[in-house]
Amino acid sequence: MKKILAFAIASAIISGCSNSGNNSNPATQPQPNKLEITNDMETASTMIPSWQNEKTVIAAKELAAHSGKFVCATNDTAEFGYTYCELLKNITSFIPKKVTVNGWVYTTVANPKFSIILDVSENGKLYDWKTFPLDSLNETGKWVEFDASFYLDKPLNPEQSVKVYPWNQSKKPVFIDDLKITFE
Ligand SMILES: [Ca+2]
Repeated sequence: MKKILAFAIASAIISGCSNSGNNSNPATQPQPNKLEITNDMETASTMIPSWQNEKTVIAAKELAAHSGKFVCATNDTAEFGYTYCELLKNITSFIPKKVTVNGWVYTTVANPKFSIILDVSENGKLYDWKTFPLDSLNETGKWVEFDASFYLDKPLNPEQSVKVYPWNQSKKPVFIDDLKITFE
């Protein structure tokens, strides 16, 4: 049984972004040329399709979560946080020109070396990589809303995969909650 479970987990990891997509995800609200994907971290342990690195989502103890009980915790041992990863063809029926990541961040250190990353890959090879630094955060110990906008200037195709994740290089705890990713 353990072996079967291990195989299932390994398969899930290897399959990467090629799962069935999020169009059945109740959090998505399809509109023409605009798609919003939300995640409040409360059900990450159910392995929501298109989301990875669930191990960084924890029940908040030393702080109150922005919503519910769960947040994504990044720190010296978890440099990369909860990650959205999906093939473009499974996300939208259109080619997006812009991706906006809205959410709430809680830093324990002023001006953390912390950013939101968007990368695009094709057949496992990195095609485009963009960073939106949130290092101007100078208020510690409170939830602050952020908007990270990415303009996709390189031509995209539906077979490419899009990945969105937080990257904490500060070695100090920085938390994220209530993400909204908008493709348009
Ligand atoms: Ca939450």
